[in-house]
Amino acid sequence: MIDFSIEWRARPEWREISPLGKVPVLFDGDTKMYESGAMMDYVLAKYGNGALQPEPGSSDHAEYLHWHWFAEATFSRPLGEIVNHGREFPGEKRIDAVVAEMANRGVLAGQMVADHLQGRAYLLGDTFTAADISMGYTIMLLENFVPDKFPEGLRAYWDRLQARPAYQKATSG
Ligand SMILES: N[C@@H](CCC(=O)N[C@@H](CS)C(=O)NCC(=O)O)C(=O)O
Repeated sequence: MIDFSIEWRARPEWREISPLGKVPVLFDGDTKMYESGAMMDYVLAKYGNGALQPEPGSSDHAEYLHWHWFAEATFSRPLGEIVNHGREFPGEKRIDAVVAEMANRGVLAGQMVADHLQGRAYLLGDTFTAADISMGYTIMLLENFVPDKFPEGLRAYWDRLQARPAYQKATSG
Protein backbone atom coordinates (compact mmCIF):
# COMPACT_ATOMS: atom_id res chain seq x y z
CA MET A 1 0.00 0.00 0.00
CA ILE A 2 1.27 3.49 -0.82
CA ASP A 3 0.05 7.04 -0.31
CA PHE A 4 -2.04 7.70 -3.45
CA SER A 5 -1.87 11.49 -3.16
CA ILE A 6 -0.51 13.34 -6.21
CA GLU A 7 2.20 14.89 -4.03
CA TRP A 8 3.46 11.53 -2.75
CA ARG A 9 3.46 9.97 -6.22
CA ALA A 10 5.29 13.00 -7.63
CA ARG A 11 8.25 12.40 -5.31
CA PRO A 12 11.48 11.52 -7.18
CA GLU A 13 11.77 8.33 -5.07
CA TRP A 14 8.45 7.04 -6.43
CA ARG A 15 9.15 8.28 -9.99
CA GLU A 16 12.36 6.28 -9.85
CA ILE A 17 10.20 3.20 -9.25
CA SER A 18 7.20 4.14 -11.42
CA PRO A 19 8.19 6.79 -13.99
CA LEU A 20 4.60 7.94 -14.66
CA GLY A 21 3.83 8.02 -10.95
CA LYS A 22 1.16 5.34 -11.27
CA VAL A 23 0.25 2.22 -9.35
CA PRO A 24 0.58 -0.71 -9.15
CA VAL A 25 4.21 -1.79 -9.17
CA LEU A 26 5.46 -5.35 -8.77
CA PHE A 27 8.86 -6.39 -7.45
CA ASP A 28 9.94 -10.03 -7.67
CA GLY A 29 13.64 -10.50 -7.08
CA ASP A 30 15.39 -8.41 -9.74
CA THR A 31 12.20 -8.08 -11.77
CA LYS A 32 10.26 -4.81 -11.66
CA MET A 33 7.01 -4.20 -13.56
CA TYR A 34 4.47 -1.37 -13.68
CA GLU A 35 1.74 -2.74 -15.97
CA SER A 36 -0.91 -4.73 -14.10
CA GLY A 37 -2.11 -7.17 -16.78
CA ALA A 38 1.47 -8.06 -17.66
CA MET A 39 2.15 -8.62 -13.94
CA MET A 40 -0.75 -11.04 -13.76
CA ASP A 41 0.52 -12.99 -16.77
CA TYR A 42 4.00 -13.12 -15.24
CA VAL A 43 2.75 -14.26 -11.81
CA LEU A 44 0.56 -16.97 -13.37
CA ALA A 45 3.39 -18.19 -15.60
CA LYS A 46 5.94 -18.28 -12.79
CA TYR A 47 3.87 -19.30 -9.78
CA GLY A 48 0.45 -20.35 -11.08
CA ASN A 49 1.06 -24.07 -11.74
CA GLY A 50 -1.80 -23.89 -14.26
CA ALA A 51 -4.22 -22.20 -11.87
CA LEU A 52 -6.66 -19.43 -12.82
CA GLN A 53 -6.38 -19.79 -16.59
CA PRO A 54 -7.27 -22.36 -19.26
CA GLU A 55 -4.61 -24.39 -21.04
CA PRO A 56 -2.47 -21.94 -23.08
CA GLY A 57 -3.21 -22.26 -26.79
CA SER A 58 -6.72 -23.65 -26.29
CA SER A 59 -9.78 -21.81 -27.57
CA ASP A 60 -10.83 -21.28 -23.93
CA HIS A 61 -7.47 -19.59 -23.40
CA ALA A 62 -8.17 -17.26 -26.33
CA GLU A 63 -11.46 -16.30 -24.70
CA TYR A 64 -9.69 -15.86 -21.36
CA LEU A 65 -7.08 -13.55 -22.93
CA HIS A 66 -9.81 -11.61 -24.70
CA TRP A 67 -11.61 -10.70 -21.47
CA HIS A 68 -8.44 -10.30 -19.41
CA TRP A 69 -7.18 -7.68 -21.88
CA PHE A 70 -10.53 -6.15 -22.74
CA ALA A 71 -10.91 -5.19 -19.07
CA GLU A 72 -7.69 -3.19 -18.84
CA ALA A 73 -7.01 -2.16 -22.45
CA THR A 74 -10.54 -1.08 -23.49
CA PHE A 75 -13.03 -0.96 -20.61
CA SER A 76 -10.85 0.81 -18.04
CA ARG A 77 -9.51 3.47 -20.46
CA PRO A 78 -12.49 5.83 -20.38
CA LEU A 79 -12.69 5.35 -16.62
CA GLY A 80 -9.06 6.42 -16.27
CA GLU A 81 -9.88 9.51 -18.33
CA ILE A 82 -12.60 10.40 -15.84
CA VAL A 83 -9.85 10.57 -13.24
CA ASN A 84 -7.48 12.48 -15.52
CA HIS A 85 -10.06 15.07 -16.58
CA GLY A 86 -12.02 15.19 -13.36
CA ARG A 87 -9.30 16.84 -11.29
CA GLU A 88 -7.19 19.90 -11.69
CA PHE A 89 -3.43 19.82 -11.73
CA PRO A 90 -1.71 23.19 -11.46
CA GLY A 91 -2.29 25.00 -14.74
CA GLU A 92 -4.97 22.56 -15.90
CA LYS A 93 -8.74 22.84 -15.91
CA ARG A 94 -11.31 20.14 -15.28
CA ILE A 95 -13.07 19.30 -18.59
CA ASP A 96 -16.65 18.33 -17.74
CA ALA A 97 -17.64 17.38 -21.31
CA VAL A 98 -14.82 14.82 -21.45
CA VAL A 99 -15.82 13.41 -18.06
CA ALA A 100 -19.44 12.98 -19.26
CA GLU A 101 -18.41 11.36 -22.55
CA MET A 102 -16.00 8.96 -20.84
CA ALA A 103 -18.72 7.99 -18.37
CA ASN A 104 -20.95 7.11 -21.34
CA ARG A 105 -18.23 4.99 -22.89
CA GLY A 106 -17.57 3.19 -19.62
CA VAL A 107 -21.25 2.41 -19.18
CA LEU A 108 -21.50 1.09 -22.77
CA ALA A 109 -18.58 -1.26 -22.17
CA GLY A 110 -20.07 -2.33 -18.82
CA GLN A 111 -23.40 -3.06 -20.48
CA MET A 112 -21.63 -5.16 -23.10
CA VAL A 113 -19.96 -7.23 -20.38
CA ALA A 114 -23.32 -7.57 -18.60
CA ASP A 115 -24.85 -8.92 -21.85
CA HIS A 116 -22.04 -11.46 -22.14
CA LEU A 117 -22.53 -12.57 -18.52
CA GLN A 118 -26.17 -13.53 -19.01
CA GLY A 119 -26.43 -17.18 -17.98
CA ARG A 120 -22.79 -17.26 -16.83
CA ALA A 121 -21.40 -17.12 -13.30
CA TYR A 122 -18.00 -15.89 -14.56
CA LEU A 123 -16.62 -14.59 -17.85
CA LEU A 124 -15.74 -18.06 -19.06
CA GLY A 125 -18.81 -19.78 -17.63
CA ASP A 126 -18.73 -21.76 -14.39
CA THR A 127 -15.00 -21.38 -13.71
CA PHE A 128 -13.41 -18.34 -12.08
CA THR A 129 -10.25 -17.22 -13.91
CA ALA A 130 -7.75 -14.37 -13.63
CA ALA A 131 -9.81 -12.56 -16.33
CA ASP A 132 -12.44 -12.08 -13.62
CA ILE A 133 -9.79 -10.37 -11.49
CA SER A 134 -9.02 -7.87 -14.28
CA MET A 135 -12.70 -7.34 -14.95
CA GLY A 136 -13.57 -6.99 -11.28
CA TYR A 137 -11.10 -4.18 -10.86
CA THR A 138 -12.57 -2.28 -13.81
CA ILE A 139 -16.12 -2.86 -12.58
CA MET A 140 -15.06 -1.40 -9.24
CA LEU A 141 -13.88 1.74 -11.09
CA LEU A 142 -17.19 1.94 -12.96
CA GLU A 143 -19.16 1.65 -9.73
CA ASN A 144 -17.00 4.32 -8.07
CA PHE A 145 -16.98 6.83 -10.93
CA VAL A 146 -20.40 6.31 -12.56
CA PRO A 147 -22.57 5.00 -9.70
CA ASP A 148 -25.83 6.42 -11.06
CA LYS A 149 -25.56 4.52 -14.37
CA PHE A 150 -24.05 1.25 -13.10
CA PRO A 151 -25.56 -1.51 -15.31
CA GLU A 152 -27.85 -3.68 -13.19
CA GLY A 153 -26.82 -6.71 -15.26
CA LEU A 154 -23.36 -6.49 -13.66
CA ARG A 155 -24.64 -6.46 -10.08
CA ALA A 156 -24.85 -10.21 -9.35
CA TYR A 157 -21.46 -10.87 -10.93
CA TRP A 158 -19.84 -7.99 -9.04
CA ASP A 159 -21.38 -9.22 -5.76
CA ARG A 160 -20.08 -12.73 -6.51
CA LEU A 161 -16.54 -11.43 -7.06
CA GLN A 162 -16.58 -9.35 -3.89
CA ALA A 163 -17.79 -12.31 -1.82
CA ARG A 164 -14.67 -14.33 -2.65
CA PRO A 165 -12.38 -14.75 0.38
CA ALA A 166 -9.36 -13.77 -1.75
CA TYR A 167 -11.04 -10.49 -2.72
CA GLN A 168 -11.87 -9.75 0.88
CA LYS A 169 -8.33 -10.53 1.98
CA ALA A 170 -6.89 -8.31 -0.77
CA THR A 171 -9.10 -5.36 0.11
CA SER A 172 -9.02 -5.61 3.89
CA GLY A 173 -5.88 -3.46 4.04
N1 LIG B 1 -2.56 0.17 -17.56
C1 LIG B 1 -1.98 0.50 -16.29
C2 LIG B 1 -2.78 1.62 -15.69
C3 LIG B 1 -2.18 2.12 -14.40
C4 LIG B 1 -3.02 3.26 -13.84
O1 LIG B 1 -3.48 4.14 -14.57
N2 LIG B 1 -3.19 3.24 -12.51
C5 LIG B 1 -4.02 4.24 -11.88
C6 LIG B 1 -4.68 3.65 -10.66
S1 LIG B 1 -5.80 2.41 -11.11
C7 LIG B 1 -3.16 5.39 -11.41
O2 LIG B 1 -2.10 5.20 -10.88
N3 LIG B 1 -3.70 6.59 -11.61
C8 LIG B 1 -3.11 7.77 -11.10
C9 LIG B 1 -2.54 8.65 -12.14
O3 LIG B 1 -2.58 8.29 -13.33
O4 LIG B 1 -2.03 9.70 -11.76
C10 LIG B 1 -1.99 -0.74 -15.40
O5 LIG B 1 -2.93 -1.54 -15.53
O6 LIG B 1 -1.06 -0.94 -14.59
